[in-house]
Amino acid sequence: LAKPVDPAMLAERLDQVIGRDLARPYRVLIIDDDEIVSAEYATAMGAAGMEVRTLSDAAGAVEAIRGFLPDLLVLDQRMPGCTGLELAAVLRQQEGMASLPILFLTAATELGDKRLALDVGAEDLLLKPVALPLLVTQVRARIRRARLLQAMMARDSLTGTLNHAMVQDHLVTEVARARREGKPLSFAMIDVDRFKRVNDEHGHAAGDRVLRALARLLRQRLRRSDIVGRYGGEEFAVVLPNTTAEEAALILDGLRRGFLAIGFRGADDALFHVSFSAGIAPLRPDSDVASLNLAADAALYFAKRAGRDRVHV
Ligand code: GH3
Ligand code: MG
Ligand code: MG
Ligand code: MG
Repeated sequence: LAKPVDPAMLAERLDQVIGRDLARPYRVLIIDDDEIVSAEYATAMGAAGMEVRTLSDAAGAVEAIRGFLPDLLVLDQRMPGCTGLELAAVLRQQEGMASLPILFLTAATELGDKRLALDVGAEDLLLKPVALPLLVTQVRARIRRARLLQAMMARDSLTGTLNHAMVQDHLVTEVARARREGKPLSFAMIDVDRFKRVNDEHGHAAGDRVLRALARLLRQRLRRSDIVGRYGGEEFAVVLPNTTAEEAALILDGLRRGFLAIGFRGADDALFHVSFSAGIAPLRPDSDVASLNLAADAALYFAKRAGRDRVHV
């Protein structure tokens, strides 16, 4: 039988998985008409290192959430004008709020409320008055789980790099930043050469090892500010902020040589090497995220047509 897991150790392990997300303090928005109570909650959560905002009624909740971007909502059920449940139902219709964690608080003890709360996707419904340490613990645990889920969803499970959607998100942000600061930016697409043949000749497991090795190489060699993601099967994308096309070509070519130097062993124990081709698109005055993708793809296609194992701008 497995040894029982120490919950504190498990929590620490989860924190490590969430990694740099932890640097961001947990954010909580409390909506309660009883301002004395919510000030108490806010103080307790603040003492636990969380960032807290309070609202005393449902009006302005949507704007407050859009502005503050809380990890979790603490929502009072009994408020004048609009119940917490009604507000939650409205919030669930808003873009980006469908899965915002909500903890309900209520002084009433009706079982019906609990069922309704769970029906609108609430984490739980706690009875008022709630012990502050319990509330803080509940909030922390729910946010940790939500952040862990987000971190898992954002990453590709085979290689641990960002997924396609996350790379696109970062690309939008970095393009805006580059424009604001008047800095260059390059976007690169990498595609493993003849990867179908790697799988066919050396086995799918060896193919997976190749993809993991490439992802590791990209993460190790690139800067922390560079963004690496898996775009599709054997295709990766890299966002290089503050990098001209010429610099990007040098960097990618170094990676190309580094990757080619790695020796792999297949199912038959034979040693083999794999190459990749890359296409680079520099940010131009008239380019946007869509045209960057198209340009990198076109450059990649050119590199393939020109014989593979090369980088094209
Ligand atoms: P090219 O040089 O033109 O890029 O040829 P290619 O064989 O790399 O390209 P193609 O798109 O024909 O084949 C890609 C292959 O990648 C097919 C697919 O089975 C394989 N593949 C996709 N995802 C994975 C994966 O997660 N693991 C493994 N082992 N193989 C994968
Ligand atoms: Mg109330
Ligand atoms: Mg491909
Ligand atoms: Mg390929």
